[in-house]
Amino acid sequence: MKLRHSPTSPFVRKVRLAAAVLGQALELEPADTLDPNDSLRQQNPLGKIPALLTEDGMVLFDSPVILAYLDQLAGGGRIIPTDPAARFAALRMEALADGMMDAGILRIYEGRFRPAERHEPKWLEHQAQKMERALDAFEAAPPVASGAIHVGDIALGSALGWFDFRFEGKWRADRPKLVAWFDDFVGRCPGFAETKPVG
Ligand SMILES: N[C@@H](CCC(=O)N[C@@H](CS)C(=O)NCC(=O)O)C(=O)O
Repeated sequence: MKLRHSPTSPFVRKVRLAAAVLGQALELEPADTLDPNDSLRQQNPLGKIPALLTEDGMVLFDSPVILAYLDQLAGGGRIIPTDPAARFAALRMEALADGMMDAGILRIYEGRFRPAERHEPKWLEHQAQKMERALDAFEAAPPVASGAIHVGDIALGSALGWFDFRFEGKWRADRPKLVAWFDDFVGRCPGFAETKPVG
């Protein structure tokens, strides 16, 4: 399986962590999301990474779909629980963590796509508040820091690692329970050190 990737994408890191947890091999193929000639746009019309090229010729995106595929490939029920209550708790956690990353990415893109004098403070604040509310929700009801690693853990670990990388770890202030959860996750998630964002 080939993964179209960049070393800084938190959504790509989700996929790499899931594969590490499941003991699956991924070949990494860099993608330039800004290059109109990159084959990524034929593979994923949205031009986004991660995109997974499977051995039987499919291209899968986005990250929750890829994680579901990897879980299925591993026999099912490995990173997506089968028990309905646990399943929807894990999927909801994944969605909240993914949403925080989406908000963070929009903040970064505002800086990347517009000159500083045209930044829209209201829009940036709107996105920042999504991140803050989601982080507060995780702090108020921290995930259980034991048991098998699931898609919710993987998404939250990727999000917090990326917030350290892009937002100077500001999420840590006044969130001791989430910091404790993250410290534990970093220590027990296969592949975490190897997938640290660089760039
Ligand atoms: N919902 C998608 C989000 C993926 C995403 O936002 N990827 C970013 C990189 S981290 C990207 O490819 N951006 C390029 C673009 O939006 O054109 C997922 O879960 O995979």
